[in-house]
Amino acid sequence: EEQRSILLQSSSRFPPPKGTKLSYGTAGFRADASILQSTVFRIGILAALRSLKTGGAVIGLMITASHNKVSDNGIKVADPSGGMLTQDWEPFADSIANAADPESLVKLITEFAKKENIRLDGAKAAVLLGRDTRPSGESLVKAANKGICSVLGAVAIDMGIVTTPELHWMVRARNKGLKATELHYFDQLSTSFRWLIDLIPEKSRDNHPIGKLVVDCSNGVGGEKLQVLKEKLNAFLHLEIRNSGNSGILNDGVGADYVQKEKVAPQGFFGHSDVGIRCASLDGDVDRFVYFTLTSNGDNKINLVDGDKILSLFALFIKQQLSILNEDVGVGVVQTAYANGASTKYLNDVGLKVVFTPTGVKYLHGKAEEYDIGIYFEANGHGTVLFSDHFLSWLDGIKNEPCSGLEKQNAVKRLQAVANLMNQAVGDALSGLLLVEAILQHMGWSVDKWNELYHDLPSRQLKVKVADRSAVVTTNAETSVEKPPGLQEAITALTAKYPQGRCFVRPSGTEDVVRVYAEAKTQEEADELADSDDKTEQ
Ligand code: NG1
Ligand code: ZN
Repeated sequence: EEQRSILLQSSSRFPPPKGTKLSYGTAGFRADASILQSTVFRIGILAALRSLKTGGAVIGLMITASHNKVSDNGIKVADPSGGMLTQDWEPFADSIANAADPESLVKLITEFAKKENIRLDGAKAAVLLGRDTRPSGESLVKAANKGICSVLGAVAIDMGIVTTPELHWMVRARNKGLKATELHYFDQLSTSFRWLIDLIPEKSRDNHPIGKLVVDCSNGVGGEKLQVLKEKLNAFLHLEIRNSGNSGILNDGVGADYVQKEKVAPQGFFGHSDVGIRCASLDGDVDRFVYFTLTSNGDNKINLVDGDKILSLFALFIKQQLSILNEDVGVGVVQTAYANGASTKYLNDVGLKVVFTPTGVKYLHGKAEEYDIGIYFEANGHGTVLFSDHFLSWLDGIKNEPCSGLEKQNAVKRLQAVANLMNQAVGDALSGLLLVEAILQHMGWSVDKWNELYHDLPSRQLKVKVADRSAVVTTNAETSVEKPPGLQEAITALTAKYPQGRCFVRPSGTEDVVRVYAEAKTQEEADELADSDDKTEQ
């Protein structure tokens, strides 16, 4: 009863927006920040319940709209493992976000708690709160805090401004009983990066790509955080930080999403001294990154090195270490239909097993967890490398075998360093960037040499506004259309006209559009295929 009246009272102060239906999409709730107060408050309650359900484990709650415009914001929940909220709670998130008044909200909560066997009796619950640099974040954190605290026994721990992957990392570390502050996070990243540098073979030490790396931080939280790593790693890595957020607008003509989708350089990268220099772009909340180089002076054309190529570099390096060990290890590479066909061919050609999942990190991550080593990336630059506990303890065991030889011992140490460096909860642009830099130094490769691993097939992406995107239903990891009838046959017939043609359509999980993707031997053909497909669909 006490619980009920607290919930009724507090939720009456957060009325929901009228006339908008919100849904927990592939990346949580996202909308214009001005309408999110009640959603964030209610998801605060959900996070506290999730903590109760998981025996008091720490749950994460991140306020961010990633690469979207600065006036937007969003909220997503991290489960005790540091991964995304379990999918079977998403319908509950949807229903409470859309409850019309305090009475119906409390009814939904009570019913759900009963169904899930959650006792609202004041047992301990804890939620870690974080936000990106959006100005709306501060008041949204307060709303989330109110939601959390209206569940008896629940406490909120505010981590302030953090990257999305930092918050996921902290949730995971806390629940494992490990040291979990931001200081520990930076220590773990910089220490494992230094191990990798120390393990570089003599022969490639002479041809290090010692040149600087220039990083576009999307005018977001990445600027401040990368500065910390820069200071820690000064002697091993020459970093130049741009678009750190001191002047420009978040995600406005900058950042990984802009660079990858538009295939142009971000603001602040036009000078002749930048041509040919190794550059990278982070997104607004630092869970994605891509590399690029400027191709010529005076315009913004680039050579893009996207998530597929980052994945290929990581997979190649890991495979090399495993071949030194000469053991049969289950490595899985996970991609989505958006992966460039040339990358999939390359990965197959080097003997790696490639599997596909639908778009969305929760699917890729879940699949990657099934292997000893699971490597996943979306073309847009979100991904990481996962190591199973079983594999890590096996590595630990063979490290101490006296007769294994220096070569093998070094390969083991490198794999252990990668496991320490790479965020095990979610894609992390900072750890990913450090792994790229370490591998390039290890190989003695320039960014151009890396980019030559394979040549991307020309591709085109279009968005189509349709009356009801849910009319399009896909199967086979989104590569073929089940509904409406006849559409897949039409796409197949069109695609067959183009050499190396590949094409699919799917409803977006984050925007009210249907996306069209086409690939072909030439850019003109890819454009034409996407375009004719777009027409068929309308
Ligand atoms: P949707 O809107 O479902 O295509 C987009 C990205 C995903 C993923 C999510 C979450 C593309 C084509 N899609 O999903 O890769 O990043 O947003 O942010 O880039
Ligand atoms: Zn992001």
